Amino acid sequence: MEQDQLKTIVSQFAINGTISEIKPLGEGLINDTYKVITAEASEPDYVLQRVNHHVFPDVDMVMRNIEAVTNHIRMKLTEAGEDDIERKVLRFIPVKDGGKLYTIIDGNYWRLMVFIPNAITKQAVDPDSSRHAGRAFGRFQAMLADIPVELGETIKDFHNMEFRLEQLREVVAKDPVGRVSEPQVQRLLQEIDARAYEMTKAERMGREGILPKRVCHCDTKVNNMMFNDRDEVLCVIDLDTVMPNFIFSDYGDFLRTAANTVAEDNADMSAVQFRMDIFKAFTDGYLESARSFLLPVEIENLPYATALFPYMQCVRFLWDYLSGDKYWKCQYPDHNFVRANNQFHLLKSVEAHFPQMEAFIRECLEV
Ligand code: GN1
Ligand code: MG
Repeated sequence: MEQDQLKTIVSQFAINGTISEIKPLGEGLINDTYKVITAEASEPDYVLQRVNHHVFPDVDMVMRNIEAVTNHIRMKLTEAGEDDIERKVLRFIPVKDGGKLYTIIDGNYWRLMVFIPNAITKQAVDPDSSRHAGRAFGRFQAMLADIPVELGETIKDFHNMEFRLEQLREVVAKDPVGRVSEPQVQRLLQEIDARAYEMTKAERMGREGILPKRVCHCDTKVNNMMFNDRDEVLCVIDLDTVMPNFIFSDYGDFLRTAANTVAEDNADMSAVQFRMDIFKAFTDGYLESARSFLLPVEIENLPYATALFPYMQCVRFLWDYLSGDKYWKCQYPDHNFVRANNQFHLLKSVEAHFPQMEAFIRECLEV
């Protein structure tokens, strides 16, 4: 987009300072992001984002959730006497008239937040930063455990395994692009089927009333955290998917992305392995900050959560492959199948580590 257009958008928000330059930021696939640089050293820079309203149909709900969450975290950090709070929680800037945290221009939704200086994001982590990440996501959930408002579900049934399987069954029945009969697809469908009952147990426990939903981040990938130069997590970003869910979402999705020895679309299946060093460090950090509020049923099922997310992502990638690649961008024709197969291999490696994971969690609880 042109500088002038972007400047006109930013000028709708109540910012301090004068804009000197606006340039693209990051490589997110869902939202478009820009850095807004101000001329004065004394004023902050900003991050301008166009929210993808195809993925998030109710942007007003997304922004109300984010407002409630960031206000609540800011209050908790203040109560705890933390320093440097402006770098530990995102601050969104209201529009000049009326105070909403977003504006609609030509059918597009825009928002603006303060840029956090001297912070980095990472694409991969080592055990040390995983431990920090575990603490940070555990703390994120702990701080939000008593949020007084009920948050909306910004993507309906986002991490509902029964729903994801239903979506897959529907596309298998319709077979819109004729890929269902491929032998590789058939093999994967059988593996998915064989695990379907076990993998939907969270939904059953939820219905039985023994498993609560709590405020979760729901996209706890490594690159959704900002680290300082001591490898400590400053804050959690990308809050669009914050919504009520089983805690398994945040725990399991982090390990899905961080404990895979290779990227989720690596085509060499023999290289896909689950890293126990990352599992141990993350789990240790997570339990340190979350065990005070977790129920026994939540802790007992952490190994299940570790398997659930590769399984769910396998189902989602296969669904998109069979639908004709509409959700995830593909660089080659069976890219989505490779992703689905990669996640299945990760799942198998997770399954092989169940006894070790259970033993490690018991050890953590003994100390
Ligand atoms: C999407 O856009 P990104 O990479 O943050 C997806 C996640 C998947 C992930 C798989 C809203 O996240 O749920 O785990 O791709 N987000 C949405 O790469 O669907
Ligand atoms: Mg993201």
